[in-house]
Amino acid sequence: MDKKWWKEGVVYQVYPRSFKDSNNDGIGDICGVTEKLDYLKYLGVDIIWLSPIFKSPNDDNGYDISDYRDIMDEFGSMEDFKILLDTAHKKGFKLILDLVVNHTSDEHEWFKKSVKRIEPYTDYYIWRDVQNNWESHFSGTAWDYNEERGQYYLHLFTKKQPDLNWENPLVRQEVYDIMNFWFDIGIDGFRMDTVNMYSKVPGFPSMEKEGLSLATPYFLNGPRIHEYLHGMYVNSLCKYDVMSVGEAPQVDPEMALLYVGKDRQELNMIIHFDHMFADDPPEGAGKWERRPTDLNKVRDVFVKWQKGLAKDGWNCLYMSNHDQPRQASRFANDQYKNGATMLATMLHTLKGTPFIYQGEELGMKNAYFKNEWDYRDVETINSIAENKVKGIPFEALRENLGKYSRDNARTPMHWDNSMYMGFSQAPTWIGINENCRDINVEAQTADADSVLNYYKKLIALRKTHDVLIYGDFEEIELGEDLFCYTRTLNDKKAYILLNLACNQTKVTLPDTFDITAPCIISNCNITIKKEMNLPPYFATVLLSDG
Ligand code: TEU
Ligand code: CA
Repeated sequence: MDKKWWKEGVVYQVYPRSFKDSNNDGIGDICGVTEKLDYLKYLGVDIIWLSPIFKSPNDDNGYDISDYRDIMDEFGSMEDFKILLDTAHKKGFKLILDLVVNHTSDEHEWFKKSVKRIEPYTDYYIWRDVQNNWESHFSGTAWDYNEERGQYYLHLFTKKQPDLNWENPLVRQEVYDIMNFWFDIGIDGFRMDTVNMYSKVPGFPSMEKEGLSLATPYFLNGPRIHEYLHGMYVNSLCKYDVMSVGEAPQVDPEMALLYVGKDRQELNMIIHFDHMFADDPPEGAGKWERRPTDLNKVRDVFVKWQKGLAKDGWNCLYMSNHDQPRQASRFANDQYKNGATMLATMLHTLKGTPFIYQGEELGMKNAYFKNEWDYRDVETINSIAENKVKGIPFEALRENLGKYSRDNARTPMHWDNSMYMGFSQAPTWIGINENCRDINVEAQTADADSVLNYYKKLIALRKTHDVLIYGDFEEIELGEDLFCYTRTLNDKKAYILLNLACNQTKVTLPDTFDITAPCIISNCNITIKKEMNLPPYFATVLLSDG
């Protein structure tokens, strides 16, 4: 058993802009996070991940960085950050930051100098005389013409996010220096943005197939990606006791082992997207036309990953973050109590490190914005504009954006039921989620049966029972709408039974499921029988001591 703190801890993702506003300008900030550390202590999480806090013109809410060694004006100062880090450490937390080095902001000094061909920055970005037909994640072509330089540059995201040229060893050295700078300040690791996009296929070939919206085969898991990540390991990560988790779309478990395998000397974990694609639109459909979510598909994805990383890897377990709709809405029909707690039970009892996204622990739902002016996210705004050009009005997108826009997860955290939900005392940078004002920390702390207190209990259980962390996973296949598995460590065995449906599901349990084992948590107070009807979104964990 290869024990590691980042395997045992539970991660809590803070989106600082929407967590807590300490100076009442309507924007969350670093001092706000420091103020709320005791809440995170109450919840019981161990590792805090802050979405980007660095200097940024905020074209993509901080995922466009103009200075990696300084703090965004709205969020506070370096002094504020050091106080946060120090206080967090004193309270026993680890703190990790977001490393965004596939691209910088176009307002970064490197880019400004690259435009002017000032050495050594001339080749820090990807400049070409002719563009290819790749498209940006955030609408339109992935190339922009820079008049001053007289060339096109590549941007996989917005045109204010030029891609760095990782082929240039000087760029790689800059990245190591940034990492070491923050490790020397004392942070405990990085979540690494778009970690499998650094290496592009040489020659930048155009896409062959018309209608392909992204040139993914040319920039995901590229030819030199493992060399680059190993470089980060050798020149930075291996020198500190830190955690590294890379965001990596379109990776299957086999490929994942190349990123996280024990002997690979690359990353600890990757954030894969397989279950996020479970409701992807059929080919040819518009970006926002998702299929209804099928939790059976999600289950199968999780099982595949549990098996795939069983021996030589470690899973990262999540169902929402700042890019995804609220999980209680997307995966549990807005059934905030049973639905949210069933999903939580799954994420905290599979093998891997659970990631909680702020507000998830309350069962927060989608904001379901209705108006064009409600939106702040550049992906959504660009997409609305692009559709208009094609003759598709906002009204035609209204419903789907309401369900799937990234802004669903970005509304302020609900601390209490006051006008601005205890997040701020001033009008907030993005609207309050009016769909769940009754869902807030104050109300749920007081209610023993709340989603919040269920999360608290789950997190505590993981700490008392090693089997929930290191135990081997084995599925007990029960068919449609059921998810059943065991976790085994020495003579201890946990039995997990979940109803994935929002209505009753009939179950017949095999002898391999020990119904006499004591229940350690459940979202419904019933006794398990060999044959029974499980209530909607039922979840239970039984534990036998051998
Ligand atoms: O996301 C990268 C990514 O591939 C997706 O999450 C994508 O943004 C999403 O599916 C679009 O709906 C990362 C960050 O998490 C995201 O917030 C940034 O916008 C993006 O990189 C660029 O830095
Ligand atoms: Ca503020």
